[in-house]
Amino acid sequence: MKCGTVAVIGKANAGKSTLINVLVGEKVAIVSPKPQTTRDRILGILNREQGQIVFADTPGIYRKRNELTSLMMKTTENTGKEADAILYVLDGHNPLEESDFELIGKYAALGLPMLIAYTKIDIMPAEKIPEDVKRLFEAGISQDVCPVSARKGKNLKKLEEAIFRMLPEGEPLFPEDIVSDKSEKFMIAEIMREKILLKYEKEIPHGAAVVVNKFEVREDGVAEISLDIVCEKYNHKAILIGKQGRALKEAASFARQDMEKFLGRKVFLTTYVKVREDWRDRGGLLRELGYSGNEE
Ligand SMILES: Nc1nc2c(ncn2[C@@H]2O[C@H](COP(=O)(O)OP(=O)(O)OP(=O)(O)O)[C@@H](O)[C@H]2O)c(=O)[nH]1
Ligand SMILES: [Mg+2]
Repeated sequence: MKCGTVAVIGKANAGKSTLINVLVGEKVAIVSPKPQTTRDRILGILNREQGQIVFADTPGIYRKRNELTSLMMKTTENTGKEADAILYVLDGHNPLEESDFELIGKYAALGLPMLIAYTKIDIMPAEKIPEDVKRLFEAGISQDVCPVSARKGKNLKKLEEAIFRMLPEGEPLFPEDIVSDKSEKFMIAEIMREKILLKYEKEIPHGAAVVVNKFEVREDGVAEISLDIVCEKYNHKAILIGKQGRALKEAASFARQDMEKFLGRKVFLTTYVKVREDWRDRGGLLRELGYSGNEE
């Protein structure tokens, strides 16, 4: 069988998590239109007769501005080095930039089998594909480029087959009934974070972390969930809560609906907003909130 780990790497907002979710067939990673949505390495596991692909989603490459983003970039670097193969995700609807060539070159230099998923072809002119492929080739990039649309489900089978061809022979790394390495508790926190990313602007979502303090299934089958939304400043707390608590109520209500879908049961959700000043720059707090740069 063909089995192995594939580090999914690319710039922030390229569409990595969306692509993994559709390939795996379940939502293992949250998605938003804002860069730096993914903060951890998240495994998404795909089983087929021919083998098993273990996708490792990574934080998108973006400028480092604090300890959190530095840790995130470390996670991405470490995941790349430890994988059997690299799937580099390139947002096809953006103009190709010098930094794209540099990053592809950097990951190609690891010497692992590598493939470029050229994504979002549903929202770009068709003629841009051959132009970009030519430019990549002329820049000395020899990896295959696979044009796909995660949103419209285009060319995904071809991409999957090309990924299997990169993997070594071996035994599955995970049992067949597992789709992710993350716990339900982690996903619950991430669902809340996704709704915060969708609802609020600027530094609010980037400065928010979510900690699940209670997750219990009652005798009547309802899941009781209590969580803290940690933010950096008192004025952020006020914005998160909103006038008469309306903003938070709305975000929490969307989160609860998704949690119910995810858990397959009714959810009773309580949310608190707490301030931990500048947590993104405080190593101890970062670890407490679950960010470790993927050091095992
Ligand atoms: N039109 C279109 N939009 C897409 C496609 N794939 C992803 N997107 C959108 O692109 C945005 C970013 O998607 P994500 O999957 O969160 O991107 P990411 O690379 O994981 O981002 P980070 O975690 O921040 O690094 C979201 O608004 C997605 O809906 C696609 O194939 N077509
Ligand atoms: Mg992501």
